[in-house]
Amino acid sequence: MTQSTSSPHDSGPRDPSPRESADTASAHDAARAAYETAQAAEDMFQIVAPDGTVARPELLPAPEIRLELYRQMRRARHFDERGWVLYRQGRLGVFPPFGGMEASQVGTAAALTKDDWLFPTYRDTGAALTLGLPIARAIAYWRTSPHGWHMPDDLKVLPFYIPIATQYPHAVGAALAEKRKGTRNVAMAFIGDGGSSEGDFHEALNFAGALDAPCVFILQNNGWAISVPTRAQTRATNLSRRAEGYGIPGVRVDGNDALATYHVTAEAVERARSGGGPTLIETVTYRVKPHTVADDPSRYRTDADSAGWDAKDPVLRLRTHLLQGGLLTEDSEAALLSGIAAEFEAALTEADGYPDPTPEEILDHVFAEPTPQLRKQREQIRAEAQQ
Ligand SMILES: Cc1ncc(C[n+]2csc(CCOP(=O)(O)OP(=O)(O)O)c2C)c(N)n1
Ligand SMILES: [Mg+2]
Repeated sequence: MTQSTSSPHDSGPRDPSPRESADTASAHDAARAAYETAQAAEDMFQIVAPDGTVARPELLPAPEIRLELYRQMRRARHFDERGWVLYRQGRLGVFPPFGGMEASQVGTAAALTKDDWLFPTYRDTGAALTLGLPIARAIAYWRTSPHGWHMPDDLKVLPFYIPIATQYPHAVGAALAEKRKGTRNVAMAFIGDGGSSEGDFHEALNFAGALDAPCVFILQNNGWAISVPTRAQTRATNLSRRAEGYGIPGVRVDGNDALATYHVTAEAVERARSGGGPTLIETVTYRVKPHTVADDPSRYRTDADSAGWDAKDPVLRLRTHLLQGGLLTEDSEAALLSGIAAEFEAALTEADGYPDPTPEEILDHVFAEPTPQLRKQREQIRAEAQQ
């Protein structure tokens, strides 16, 4: 592991909360500044800079791909914004927002086809929608309805994982099954910076590397694991280098540059398809929103912690690029946005029409064929519900 000589931990306590006192507030700021300096010294792949300047013109994807990435990011953002409103209206049970992380989710998932597997966490509604999860199903999931965890038959998107890191070994299993069957299909799994401190993360990377599993591991470093900043999670300032420990390629990419995330992921997917084994991709991004709709980040972070990230907004960055190149106009964008809004409202109506689940349905869709134990438990729940 490479460690900067100025460690982010030299300047004070590991995780001082800025609210405790003036002393801890300044220690908090100092720790952040040291960590940011160390992070900035690490390489990060980028195609489009925040102001729309193209750093690597030779790597721009085809125009139709750029437009499709923009469309998918807008769909994702629309879901994110409507998710907040629906929660406040009591029409979602819970919702972990991902606004500001669209390039990290859409650019990566867009490199897959429907024959591939996607293992998303609760944060990754945007990735799942990109691969084709119907919006109505995603709404149902955040209503905690079984309709939301029964995936369409033509889609290998797993239900959003809530237990941290468990999806990583599962993805390796799916990838190895595809390899054994002789297909070219790959498994992509998402994880957060916090999740990358879990044992499952490391076991999965090692296992996948040792067995050449066709896996693409996306590590979304959004700066926070609930209230814990990445610098308090680990001394590492470049999480993609964890790949070195397992002998697999690691890539650190600007997670707010959709063209960059797409480019590096497409390369990793092709490597996995052609027998080259797994890749770890760290997307450097930021959780500009609270952890979930029930969280209050002002209790553990200040405006200074999040400073600068609005200017790096991934949707606006691609928009600037497309407008500059004439691929998008104000008119074509207006038509796109109204189509997306109409699509969402139709899906909401569909989700509203799903019948209320019965208590025993909580056990449905767990296995293709329910086990004898599940059948028995289902009967018990039904009998209790009727009492
Ligand atoms: C095994 C496990 N431990 C703890 C939790 C509680 N928990 C929920 S979210 C979270 C933080 C995860 O942070 P990160 O991996 O960075 O993902 P992010 O929320 O930033 O997307 C924790 C600890 C959990 N869901 N599962
Ligand atoms: Mg995180």
